[in-house]
Amino acid sequence: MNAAQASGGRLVVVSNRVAMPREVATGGLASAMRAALAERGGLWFGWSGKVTERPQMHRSHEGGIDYVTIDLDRADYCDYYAGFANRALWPLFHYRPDLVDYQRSHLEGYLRVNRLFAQKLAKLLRPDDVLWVHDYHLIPLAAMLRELGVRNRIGFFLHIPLPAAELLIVLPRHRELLGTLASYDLVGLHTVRDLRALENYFLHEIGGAMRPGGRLRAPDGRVFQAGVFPISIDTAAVAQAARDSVKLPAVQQLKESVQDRALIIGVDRLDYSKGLPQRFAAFAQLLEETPELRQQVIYLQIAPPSRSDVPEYRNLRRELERAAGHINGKYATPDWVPIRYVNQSFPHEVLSGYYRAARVGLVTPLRDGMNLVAKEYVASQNPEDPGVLVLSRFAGAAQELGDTLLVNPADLTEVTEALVRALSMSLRERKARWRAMMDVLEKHDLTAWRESFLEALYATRLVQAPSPAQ
Ligand code: GDG
Repeated sequence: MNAAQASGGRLVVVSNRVAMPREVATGGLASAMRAALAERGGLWFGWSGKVTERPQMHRSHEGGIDYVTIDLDRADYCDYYAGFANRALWPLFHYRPDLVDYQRSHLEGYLRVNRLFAQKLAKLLRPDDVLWVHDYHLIPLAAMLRELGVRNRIGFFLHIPLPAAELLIVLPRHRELLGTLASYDLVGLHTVRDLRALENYFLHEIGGAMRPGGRLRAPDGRVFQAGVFPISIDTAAVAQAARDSVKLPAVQQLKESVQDRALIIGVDRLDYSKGLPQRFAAFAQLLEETPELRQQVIYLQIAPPSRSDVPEYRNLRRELERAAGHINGKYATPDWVPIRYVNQSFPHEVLSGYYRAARVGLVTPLRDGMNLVAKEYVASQNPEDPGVLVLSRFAGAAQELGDTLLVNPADLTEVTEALVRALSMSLRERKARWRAMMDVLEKHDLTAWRESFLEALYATRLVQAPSPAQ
């Protein structure tokens, strides 16, 4: 039994979107949270995903988990989600200040929705509940809960990078927003680089101080713990799914269509942080400079569209359609098309089969908090004949998967060279690199991530006072 279970209280997970029981869980996070909540009973609170004129609250109970979701009205959705969260925080935190579209009304909507979440949630809390809040949509939530008298332990995990202070200060009213992190008991980040950025920002912009044991003290005396918790995948389950995928028709069809050519795979939400235009350009350079590889390689890029109501995402989609069309037009032959560009999502089992069929996993985000695709690609490989991961240095995963080929995605020649090297790497070297990475992933899987965060949250302090919020 871990510390969290021993405490007896419920776990309350709060995230922008709630993965409802019958919803196909996209990404590892949803299944990790479901497992944690089911283990000890708990509540998952967040937005229903519905935008309506008359927002309502929905409650259900399934598999030992209470689900409470609220709808948003159109203005809240536009200001909070499509506006401040995805047009200010997302680009800025991914080192794209040029794409930040800050509007005061968006920030106000963001604060309004966080306050709405806090008011609804406070009424549902019990004194011994432990709260785990997720991601950049909900940064000020703890401060707002505290204002309502909530004294429970509250942890926060940021799934995206925390950029250097020089970038954070670009955001108007940044102190007001980021200073609220001190209302959490624990703030978790993916990498040491993110943690250093937080410490630096708190010291120099908020006027805080470092305390022993990785704690930070805000000017008002509030002390919180900050730590590094690299998220991971359910390694054993992904590996099993990949082994079982051999019999799936979709996987067999892909293999038959590829024949004995080498498959390069990329799987990314259609997002400018993922470096897709640069990746397409690097692949074009590979074909241009290495004519002997033409006909021999196929690059499959799976890119399900996301956030299509944000203009930058629509522009990116058009740009990639043009680039793929251009490259295929230039290099394709009647019996071979170099890029298969697919704006569609696939079931997880099929994806792991695709990963296993690919000789190279090409994961080259310009910035990424972690990047689970890199980990899934490694876990899906056949131990007897593993493929090679080409990974951006700017993905959090690069901190743990140092045994792969690391590249700077902006350096097209470096990416091209890494592809040539990956395609010609000996079985012996592929096996050695894969084994080293798989050892990391077997030790640090999704359960280890979740448990280490909850252990650290429990270790922050003992809360005896009841929550007066009810
Ligand atoms: C954020 C951070 C951080 C993708 N296509 C399909 C599909 N996926 C799944 C992948 C993977 C997940 O979505 C994507 O996770 P990533 O980590 O790669 O990227 P983000 O969506 O940007 O996630 C990131 C993560 O949060 C967790 O903290 O690592 O840095 O940006 O699991 O497999 N899943 C299915 N079909 C698809 O077509 N079923």
